[in-house]
Order: sequence, then structure tokens, then C-alpha cells
Amino acid sequence: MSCSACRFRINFLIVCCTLFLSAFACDAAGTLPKKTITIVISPSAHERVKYGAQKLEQQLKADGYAVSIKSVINSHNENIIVGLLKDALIKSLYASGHIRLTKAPGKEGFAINTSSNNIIIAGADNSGAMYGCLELADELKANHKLPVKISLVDQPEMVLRGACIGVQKPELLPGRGTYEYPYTPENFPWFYDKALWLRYLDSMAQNRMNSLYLWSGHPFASLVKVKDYPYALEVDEATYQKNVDMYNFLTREADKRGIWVLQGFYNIIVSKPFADHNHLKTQDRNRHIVPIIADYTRKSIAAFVQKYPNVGLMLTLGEAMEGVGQDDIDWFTKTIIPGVKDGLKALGRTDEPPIVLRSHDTDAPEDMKYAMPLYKNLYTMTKYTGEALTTYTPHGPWAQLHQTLSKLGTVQIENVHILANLEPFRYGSADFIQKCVLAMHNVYHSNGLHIYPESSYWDWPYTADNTSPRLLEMDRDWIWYKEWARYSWNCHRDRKDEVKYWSQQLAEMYGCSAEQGKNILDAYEQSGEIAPKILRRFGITDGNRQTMTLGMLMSQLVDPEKYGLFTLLYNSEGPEGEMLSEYAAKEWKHEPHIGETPVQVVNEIIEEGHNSVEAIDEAEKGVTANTAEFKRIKNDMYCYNAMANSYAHKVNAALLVLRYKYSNDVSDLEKALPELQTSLDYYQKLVDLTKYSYLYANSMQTKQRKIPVGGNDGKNKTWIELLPYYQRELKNFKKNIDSLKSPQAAAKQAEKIQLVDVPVALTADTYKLTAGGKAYTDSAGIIKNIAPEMIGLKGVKMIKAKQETDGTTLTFTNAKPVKVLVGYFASKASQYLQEPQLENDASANDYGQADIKIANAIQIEDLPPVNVHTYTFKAGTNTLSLGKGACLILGFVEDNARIPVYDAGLSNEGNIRDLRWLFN
Ligand code: GTR
Repeated sequence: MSCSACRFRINFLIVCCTLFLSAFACDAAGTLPKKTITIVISPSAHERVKYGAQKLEQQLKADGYAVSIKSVINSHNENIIVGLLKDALIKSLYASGHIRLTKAPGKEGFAINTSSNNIIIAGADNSGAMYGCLELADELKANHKLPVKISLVDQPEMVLRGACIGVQKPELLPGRGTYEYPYTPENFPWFYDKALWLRYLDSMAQNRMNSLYLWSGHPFASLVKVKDYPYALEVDEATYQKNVDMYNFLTREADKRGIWVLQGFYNIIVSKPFADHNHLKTQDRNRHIVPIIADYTRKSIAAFVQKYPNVGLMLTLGEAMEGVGQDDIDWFTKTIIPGVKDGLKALGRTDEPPIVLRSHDTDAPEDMKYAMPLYKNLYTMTKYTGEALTTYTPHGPWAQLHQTLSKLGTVQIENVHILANLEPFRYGSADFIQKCVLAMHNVYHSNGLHIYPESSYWDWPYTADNTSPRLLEMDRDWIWYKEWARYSWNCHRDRKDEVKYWSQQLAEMYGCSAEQGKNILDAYEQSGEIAPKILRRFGITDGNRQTMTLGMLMSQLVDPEKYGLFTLLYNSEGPEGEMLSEYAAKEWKHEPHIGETPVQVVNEIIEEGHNSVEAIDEAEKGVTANTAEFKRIKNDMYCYNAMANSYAHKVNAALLVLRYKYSNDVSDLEKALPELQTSLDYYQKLVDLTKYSYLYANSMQTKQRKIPVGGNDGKNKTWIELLPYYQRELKNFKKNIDSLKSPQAAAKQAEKIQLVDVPVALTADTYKLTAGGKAYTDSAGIIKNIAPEMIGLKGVKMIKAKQETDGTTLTFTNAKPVKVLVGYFASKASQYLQEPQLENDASANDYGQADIKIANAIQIEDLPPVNVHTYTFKAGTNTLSLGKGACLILGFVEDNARIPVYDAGLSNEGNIRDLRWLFN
């Protein structure tokens, strides 16, 4: 540092240089310090710059340097001078050191250069300066000494790089709906733990993440008081004060680390006291905008923006509001945005906090068309591959939605949601993740990332590992966060270097050689292919309705359509390829196969399972640190292997059963038997591996979970609970094969069920379900055929045109609990009411209506086939309210009436063969 340069320091205080006391210069161990270093920052430096300097100081000390943070350059020793590119001092240092940057770093970017004895860190902005410090600290950590010469310019590729935390729980609160969790110490003790927050925020900063999303249904009534609706607050005064304190703390500390907090909420959910006071429901899927709710929401948002200025908002227009359409647009443009603006106006602010619109369950491109002229700081966000991680080659209609949103000119953020196919096992494939981020840029054209915890989202901050004390998810899944974050910063990194980098990271973590670190990476990368491949080739849905690691029933593999097959999984969320049924049909017809086939996946996952076990065993020999965690990784690799084999052999069995569909040859079924037995043997291994090591497979433990078996009352969440189902299906399969070989036994099987009407009081017209009957008053549709069990039931006459414009509302009084049979037309056309779908409506099983009971139950002239679902209601006066679109009300039966679950095969398109009975 030359004296001439000193003269240019207009921002910095000039004081005399000081010599450090030697005692001060010694490190904790008492060894002689390597060197004395001064980190120089301006006294008026931004909090982020100070934070970066502190982190750098810590690392320097850890590596034996004597270090202090000062506001002046110390000409007796080396200095690390941290500032902004625009600072006069930095400019003068660049001039005197003849430093010319090859390119100026952009937003959040920085340059690091050496000039004589000093290192200069210059940020494009405060975040950039902070990241520059963190970068140098990382260099130091890797090499244990400061670089002699460095010239580096860097900046992030993605604009928003974030992670989320669900302020939500595995189960519903008594008397509450989905997403309704007030912020209280009873519900979320961790929310009030400042030390935990600091650790989490530090790890985010360390990963260069700049956005933290908090997911909640209706957070406002826990965080703000609304003058006109004092009764809406849903926490007591002491809790409210605590919440305000915590929220201020959190947002302040986040801001210090360059992190935006974005508070998420769903529409239209209101607080329970507000709902009770106004005799409304807290949420109602079929509710239109109600003026008082709009006013309350607008004022809540305004109050929130006013109280917490460093917070952005993330909104889900769908889920708790009537369908896709004008309501969504109105709600966004007439309630949400005006609410934010009211808040800003009250503060006299002209800048705009970010608003992120999720495309979930709404027509986001259309919503944005109306919102963009009103607000500038808008972002859109879409699930990357549903609520699972399935591929790095997304395509099809799902990719088109991302591309459309990216084209709007705002920033499109990729949400790596819930990970229903990964939990609870560890995931750390750097290769897969890097390729996903590349796909986000190259296929989706997006420029932001928002990742969920790798597992246990609903049970944050813990994981499902059965340890005492429980493991923190942020610790266990460090590699998950680090990998996504690293590639969201820059995904164009050379793969060879990356292998080296991660091998080294793992070697350090587990105290082993780089080669053994590479073995651990191999184990992660081999196992990292298994879950994505299984779900995208054999799964029912990308949603958290399915817990893939618990396995699947044979009937689900053979007849996925009967379980609400979510077609995006197959047409978008994997490489082009074939479903099991397509593969079997082509085999039978000797037609060529296309793309990724089920058999290919079977072979690959068996090999990958084997490889991951081999690699982790190889690494084990060298592990000297974090041994308990290493053992858990090892166990996970064994789990992946058992799961892969269990699926693979079951798929082999399913293909033989599907072949039987064409061949009618019982020997095909007989060939499937040993495959099914082998699959069960592997499943037993999975049970043994998880019995003591995991508390559960899936963190969402409500009845919304359906596949492989319903999760009502928190049941069926462990492998051992599922084992009897798989044992039973094998037993049934054997028995049914025997019965196929003996015609007498087959005849005995056909047991007849007749559903009987229960009396209910209602004002609507009814009609008897018989051939020749008419379900509509305003449309011809004559019934041609009815599933025999339903003949004679009393249906309710509907006005089709009215159903299409207004939806269906039916009020009735029943003395006993009843099931209402509702017929959904199996068609995606907008004139028909769509079947309940948990992928975008978390309330879709509130009445037990999610599954099809009788498929293809009625054949009506000129209308699509009808699938019957049932809605359960308690005794009393009830209202069934359904969204817009034609449907049928086909009768009322006692709640405990046995309704057969099968495919009646009645449709205008002919009969459809159902093979589920083979396993029942
Ligand atoms: C639903 C899912 C919920 C939630 C929601 C959403 O399908 O079941 O857990 O993730 O989607 O995307 O908001």
C-alpha cells in the first residue's frame, strides 16, 4: 500500500498504524501465528460487509493468523481491504496496483485481487462484498493459507437462490384444516430458538443463498394486528409479542446475510377467530371471493408490509379458492397487490418488496398479464418436477408452462418441492443436481431456485432418523443444500473438477482419503439415480399423495389409472419412454419400443443399487470422523439397494401379469409368482434395515397420503406396517391363480353387493337409476347401463348448464351418517367437473372422496364414462358443494355400506379389462 494511495481514502478514517501485541497475535493453541493480517472495512460499512469480514476473520484465526478488523490500512502488515467497486479507496487501489478487471462483476458479484502485500475484495454491491469475503474464507479453508496471487471475478448465475422451511406440522391440528397452523411455541418450539435460526442463516449465507421462504396457510393472524378486525388475531397477546420479536429478529439477521425472507400464504384462508366471528369456513375450495374476506386480507397484507419491511410475499392463488379463472386474477390484482401498496404507502416507500406468484393450481401466465402493469417486482415460481425429483430431462406440457412463464420477462423460479420420492433417505448426487440446474436454465429458461428440505419437510427441523437426540435436517442434509446452492451460483462447472471438489468435501467430513471421499460420492451418485427412475417409470403421481420409498402394491403397478394416475409424470417429468402397460402391449404386438423402457430401468436400478453398496463399503475402511453419520449413510445405501431390487422384481412380475391380459395364459401368472416372492424378500430386508433406524418414511402423516396405502390417523408410515399388505397380496395372488385353474372356485368368488338408499330430506328432484333414465333436466343423456350394485338408487336430477356455470350445491338432512355417491365424467374437457386431485387440492380427501370407488360405473348416451367417488357426511344438515362443471349425484347410502371397489367397465368406448382382483 503506497502512501499516495492512502491520500485517496476519503471514506476511511485516518489513524496511526498500530503494531499488534505479540500475545494478541498468537492463536488459541499458543503456536506462533503465521502472519498478522488486518481486514480493512469502512466504519460505515453495511451490515453484510461487516458480516463477511467477521466470517473471514474467523477462518483466518482458525488457520493461525493474527487478525483484526480495522477501518484503516496497516502498512506494517498485510491487509485485506473490503469495499464496494464504487468506493473511492477501491478505485484508488485499483489504479495504484494497475488492476484492470477483465469484466465488471454484476449484481451480487465481486472481484478479488492481490496488489503488492494486500488483497482487495470489491463487491458490485454489499452482498457481493460479503460473498467475496466468504469466497476468500473458503479458499483459505481449503488451502490453510492465503493465496499469494489471486485475480478472480465472480457472480451468481441465478438471481434468487433460496430454501424453505414449512411452518407446518406432520398432522392437522384438531378442528383445523390443511395449512392452518398459528405460530405459537406449542406448535413450533423451534421457531423461538434464536441460536437455531442463526445457525440456519449462517449455513444459508455460507451457501450463498439469498432467499428464505416460510410456508404457511395464513400467517398474518399470528404476526399482525389489523385495526378493523381486532378479533382476527389467533394467538394470545404474549405469543403475539414473542412472534413480533422473533420475526423482527429473523428478518434483520437474514438481511445482514443478504437474505430476503419471503412469507408464503394460501388463498383464501382466514384465521379461525375471523371465520368463527363471521360464520364462515376458514377455507373452502369452492368459495368465491367474499367482500369481507377480501377486505380483511387486503388490510392484513398492508399491516404486514408495514410492520416487516424486509419481507417479500409468496402466494398460492389456488388450493383454497374456486377453480382457475377470474377470481384468481381479481384476488391478485384487487386484493393482494393493493394490500402491498397500501402498506408501502403508509411507510412512504417507493421501492417494492418481491412478490412471488406460484403457478400452482392457477393460470399463472394469465394472472401475470393483469398483475405486471400494476407491480414491478414480480416473480413466478413453478414446481421443478412436481413434488418429487424425477429427471434432468424434463419436457412436454410441464416444460412449456415453465418456458411460457420465463418468457414473461420477470424471473421464473424453480421450486424443488417436497421430494416425496426421496424421503426419508439421504440424497447427495452432485451429478444429478448439476444436470437439473442446467435443465432449469436450458430447458425451462428459468433463473431462480427454491429448494425444499431434502426430507421431513413437515417435521422440520428434524429428520426421520431414529436417534437420540434427533438429527437436525440442516445438518444431516448439508450436502443437499450445498450442491443445489453451488450449482445455482454456477452450473457450468467442469465435471472432472466437481468430482474432485465433492470428493474432497466428503473426505474432510469423514476424515478419509480423497479416494475414499470419491467412493462416498460414487455411492451418492449411484443411489441418486434410483428413486427418480422408479417414480418416473412406475409411479402413480409426482405428488406427496404417494410415498415411493414405502413401495407400491401390485394392483397399482398393473392398473395405475385406477389410482388417479397423474399423467404429467409420464408426459413431462422424465425422458421420453414407456409405461408398464405400453411396454406390455408393444411386446405382445411385437412392436418396437421407444425411449426409456421399464425393463431398462429394472436393469439399471439393480446395478445402481449394487454399485452404491459396493462404493460405500469401499469407503468405510478409511472413515475416521463423523462415524455415526457415516454408518447411517451406509445403511441408507443398503436401503436404496433393497428398495431397487424390491421394485425391480415386482415390475418383472407386473409385466408378466400385464402379458396375461393379452395371452389369457395362466402360466404367465405362474411365472410372475417367484418374481413377486423375490420382491417381498427384498422388502423384508428393507423392513429390517429401517425397523430401528427410521421413525417414519414420510413426514406428511394425514389422510391426504394415499399410495401405497392410506395414511389416515398417522398410520402406514413405516415399512414394517406395510409388510402385511405385501404379504397379503402375494397370498391372494397365489390363491387367485389356483382359482383360475379351478372354475368352481372362481364362481364362488362372485359375491353380489346391492347398495340400498337411505332416506335424506332434500328439496331437489330425484330419479331412479335404471336403464332409460335421465340424469339431467336440461340435457338428453339417456342412461344405457349401470353397475349392478347401483341399480335402483335414488339419484338427484341436475341442471347441466347450471352446473357448468355455478357449480353444484346440495343441502340435505340425514338422520344417520351417509355416503353420497358422486359421478365424475372421465374427461378433461372444461364442461365437466374434474375428479378430486390431491396434487393441487390438499382438501381433496376431506370427505374421503379422493379415490374412485366404481370406475366406469354408468354408460350414458353421448357422454364420457362415469367414475363414482363417495363423500361421507355426519348426521345433521349438510351441504355438498362442488366446483364448476357437470357431474352426477347418484344416491345416498349408509356410511358403513360396503361399496365395491372395482371397474364395472361400462363406457361407450367398450370394455376395459381390470386385473386388480388378482391381488384381492
Ligand atoms: C399439494 C400438496 C401439498 C402442498 C401443495 C402446494 O398437492 O399435497 O402438500 O405442497 O400441493 O403445492 O402448495
